[in-house]
Amino acid sequence: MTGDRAGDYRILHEAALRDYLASVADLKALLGGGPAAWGVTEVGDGNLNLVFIVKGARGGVAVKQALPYVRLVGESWPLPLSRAHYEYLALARQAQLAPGLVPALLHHNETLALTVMELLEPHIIMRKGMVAATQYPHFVDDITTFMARTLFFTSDLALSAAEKKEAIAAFAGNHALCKITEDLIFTDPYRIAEQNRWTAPYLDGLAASLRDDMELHVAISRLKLKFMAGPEALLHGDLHTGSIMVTDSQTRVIDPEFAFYGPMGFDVGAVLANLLMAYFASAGHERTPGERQAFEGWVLEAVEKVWSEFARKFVDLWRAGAAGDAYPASLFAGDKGAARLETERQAYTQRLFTDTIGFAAAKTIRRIFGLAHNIDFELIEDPRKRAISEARAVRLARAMMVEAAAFRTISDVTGAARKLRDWPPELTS
Ligand code: SR1
Ligand code: MG
Repeated sequence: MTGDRAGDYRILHEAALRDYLASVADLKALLGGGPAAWGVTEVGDGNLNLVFIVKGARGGVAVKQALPYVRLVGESWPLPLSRAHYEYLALARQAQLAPGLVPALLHHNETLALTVMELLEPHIIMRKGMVAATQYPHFVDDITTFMARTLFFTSDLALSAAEKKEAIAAFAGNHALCKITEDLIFTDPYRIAEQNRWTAPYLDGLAASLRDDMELHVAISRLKLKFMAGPEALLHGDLHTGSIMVTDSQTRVIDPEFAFYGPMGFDVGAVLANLLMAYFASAGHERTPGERQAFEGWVLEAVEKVWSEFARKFVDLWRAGAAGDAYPASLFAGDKGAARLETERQAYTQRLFTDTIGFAAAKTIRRIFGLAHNIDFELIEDPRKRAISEARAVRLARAMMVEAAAFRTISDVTGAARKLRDWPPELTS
């Protein structure tokens, strides 16, 4: 990691980026050939940053630079550059805990808020693959390993109380990114907010009903409180299918700039929500009945396995050796203690499941009524069809949030999703 004098930040566009990379000996050697011949392309399609792919005669790299504002909105919405620091910190920790499941870090400049990473090729953003109805056979195994290991090993089950508190402190400064989540996910979709949008006019009535639904307001507020006041583990913080790159056989988790210590269900729920949204969006895309059935079947199976495999791997790590200060071994000695602890592990997992489906619901509703939407729905050209898919997703999400007790197992979730597959919602016009 390198850092220049504070205040030397500048946005590196193509020529300046080329000069900068050429000034870092390792990167110059990795790229190879003359810098003038390097191909530099800005490919960022996220909401916050610049992302460049740079290719030289020998190799390529990906370069991410934080902008001092929200790219999606513009300079009117400033955002601290420090998010690049937290992203770098999180990537480094995730690389230790889940090797091979995040891009390799090659270089970081704190002042420029710039990180150079391994170029992931031929990986694509998973969301784009899902819009094309592609199935990813290794995804479930990889993402559940990533979540189980990063969440377990950063929790009180694995860390001493002192280590855990130091770790919380290391990410506590990332509060501006948390505030985005607190507003855009847990607050704005449920009130009139300038930046909200939805598929109008078809969802006008549904948007209004969300603003008037006090049971939903209580449920989302309880989730918001958990998000703000539950530092259980180091979260990726934005684990949607746009933060995952895939091939047929590989998975890489990218973009942890929202990383902080929060409730584990927020990450697991993000993955489930994005799979469920791909499921509901499927009806709106041009697909043959056979393609639709195959893709939707795969997605719902993935939903079930993401939860069951995550829970199994997490509990296995706990059984294999919990060195943390929570659940001290001295309190669970002998056969009686072992048996009671095992029952407690199931209770812990059940509580985590309830959190997970609540957060999944919150993640769904924000993509339909809030500022930042996703291409699963947005690429459905016919707004009426899009609204039908979105309304089905919202119906499930509301039930998951308000009637959480009715969802005891992940099959309850996929069963409810199946029942809504052809449900005809009442649209505003
Ligand atoms: C203003 S940022 C909007 C969204 O983009 C990111 O991907 C996060 O999901 C954030 O909520
Ligand atoms: Mg992102």
